[in-house]
This record gives sequence, structure tokens and C-alpha cells, in this order.
Amino acid sequence: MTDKRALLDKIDFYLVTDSGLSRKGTLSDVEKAVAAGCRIIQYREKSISTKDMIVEASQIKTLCGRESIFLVNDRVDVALAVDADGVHIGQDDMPIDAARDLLGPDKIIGLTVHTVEEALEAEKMGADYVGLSPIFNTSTKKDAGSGIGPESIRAVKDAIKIPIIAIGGINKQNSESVILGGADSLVAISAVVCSDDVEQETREFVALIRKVKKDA
Ligand code: TZP
Ligand code: MG
Repeated sequence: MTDKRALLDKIDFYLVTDSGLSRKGTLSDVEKAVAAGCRIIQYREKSISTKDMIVEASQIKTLCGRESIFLVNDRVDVALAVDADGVHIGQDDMPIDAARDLLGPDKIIGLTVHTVEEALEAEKMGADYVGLSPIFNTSTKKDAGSGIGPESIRAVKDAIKIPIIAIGGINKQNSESVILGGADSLVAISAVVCSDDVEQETREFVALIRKVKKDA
């Protein structure tokens, strides 16, 4: 087990990059989020060449340092090329067992799930966490489907032991309901990367999530 894997139990706000929505660019967003205390970053990039992705992924790895987990979305090959801490994959990406064979036992694998059944299967297959999606309707991912509502998180929480990271349509107004609903951590893409001050937004999410957990 790597040190980074142990960090999974301590994460609050989870940053997913989006170069299409970002005001200041992916590298700047990662730098600001890490400075604000974000301890897990997922590099989600679908619009540049593999060659450029590897350059950028390597820069993000440096920004994450030893403090923050660095995952690559979808691309197990890119994660391997830069020795990232792991990957985040979807239901239609490489199956977990194949990803695990390539990455080895120490890397982190997160899987997107939409139901209790998918979450149970993810845990059984050796996922380190699930991304439960989408909690609310979102226009950031066109094929995300309809929001399941924060009240749907509890059944997933009761079914599995690995952490649940909530994603989809989350903002500062509805974050409390998501954490109280049973999520261990949450992602808010547009609410953070569309902001002019990613550091401040991240700081506010981190503080809010910690407070809700502490008061719960
Ligand atoms: N996967 C499920 S919903 C989503 C992704 C990548 C987009 C979430 O973006 P936002 O802006 O936080 O709703
Ligand atoms: Mg995917």
C-alpha cells in the first residue's frame, strides 16, 4: 500500500480538471487547488493528443507532489507513462481487472457507478473508491443522465465499505446535503474551474465539507 492510498480516507474536496471550462487553464487550476488544500486531483482531458497529455500529466504529477493523490481519467496508458497514483475509469472504459493487471496492486483505481448494484460490483472487483454519478442534473457532462438526488447516496453507503465520491451538479449550496447524504468526498467541476479564483473556491469547499463532517 502506497502512502497515497492511505490518503484516500482523508479526502474532502476532489478536483476534476476540465480544460474546456477552465478560465485560467488546467495547470493553474491544479496548482491553486493543491495550494487550497485539495488532496485528490483527477486529470480529465479529452481534447489533446496523447503526446501532449503525457507532458501535461507529468507537470500535474509534479504539482501534486507527495501531498495530493494524482489520478488520470480513462487513460491507463497515460497513468503508466507518467507513473501517476492511479486512474479513474467509467463503466465503458477498460474493465477494472484489466486495469489492475496493468497498474499493479499499489495503484488507486476509482470507478464511476450509478446504482447500488454497480457499487457492489466495483468493490468486489477491487476498486479503491466509487464515483457516484450524477447526484444532480448537470450540463458539464452531456451524457451523465438525470440526477439521482442526494437521498440516494445512503443506500450505496450502506452497501459498500470503500469511499464514495459524489459528482454531478454539486455546488456550495447543495454540498451539505451530499455529505449528510453519505458521501465521503465530492467533486464540483464547473463551480470551481469556471471561477476566477479557483484557490478561494477550493478553500471554501474544503472548509464547508470539513465543517459538515465535523458537525454531523
Ligand atoms: N461525471 C459525472 S457528472 C460529471 C462527470 C465528469 C460532470 C460534473 O460536472 P459539474 O460541473 O460539477 O456538474
Ligand atoms: Mg471515462
